[in-house]
Amino acid sequence: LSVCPDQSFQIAYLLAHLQAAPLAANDVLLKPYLASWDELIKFLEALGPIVGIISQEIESKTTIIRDLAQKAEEEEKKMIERKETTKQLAQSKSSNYSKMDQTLSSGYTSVRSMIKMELENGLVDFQTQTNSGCRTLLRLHRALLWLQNFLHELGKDVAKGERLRRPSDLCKETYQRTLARHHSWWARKAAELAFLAMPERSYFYKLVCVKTQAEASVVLNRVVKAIEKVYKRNEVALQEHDMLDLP
Ligand code: 1Q0
Repeated sequence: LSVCPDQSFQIAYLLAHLQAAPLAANDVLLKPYLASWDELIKFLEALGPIVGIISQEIESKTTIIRDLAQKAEEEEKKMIERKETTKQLAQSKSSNYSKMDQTLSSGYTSVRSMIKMELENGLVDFQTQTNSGCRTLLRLHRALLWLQNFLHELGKDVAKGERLRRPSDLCKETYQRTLARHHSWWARKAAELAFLAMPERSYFYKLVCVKTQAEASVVLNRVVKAIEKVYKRNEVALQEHDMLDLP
């Protein structure tokens, strides 16, 4: 029996990443946040080529933020190296360069540090579209609200005798009341195609290793809670900086 735990979607990983994301009282770490999206991409990849456009879209967004983070880190390293040479020079000249000793910290560690750093460096454009980390995060953030709504609906149990609704219908409905308003006509068409690929409940039960809706509810609601915590923190952080409508 060959098991490839890193290649297929696992709800436990998704949950672990989400739970690792909250930082201090009101912040969110970017690494686990993006890792949650990586895990969701795995879920989508198992559904076949129809939803390929969606996984590509998520990947392009996570890549933008990761690339920015990497560049910032490289810049930082260069700065430190420069600082060290300056310090050595200074020491040899025995003059005082202590002002340059302020510790540098990477801007892309958390959502709030990213917002702060990008604002301070004039990287956030409030008028025209750019690939700032903030506007990119906002796209993922809006999509996360859809996911939270969808999983919440999927996790609802019904009274005996009542019929459970199909995941693809729940997907469509929750999309229309959340993410659709931010999407162009083309994106909405792509979404409609994706709904068709949404598997039946039995698929989700297998995925989370349960047999009944009641058991599925327990697992799904745990994920919904974890998403909620992260979502709320990001919502507040973006809102505090007037970033909920970034173009
Ligand atoms: C079967 C899955 C159905 C998912 C249905 C909803 C998603 C609709 C996506 C629409 C297509 C995206 C095309 C491009 C959109 C962009 O225009 C838009 C804005 O970006 P920009 O740069 O043009 O301003 N981009 C986005 O909104 C980014 C995010 C879109 C994708 C969101 C989909 C999230 C999917 C999550 C996976 C479902 C996992 C279920 C897990 C179950 C666990 C038990």
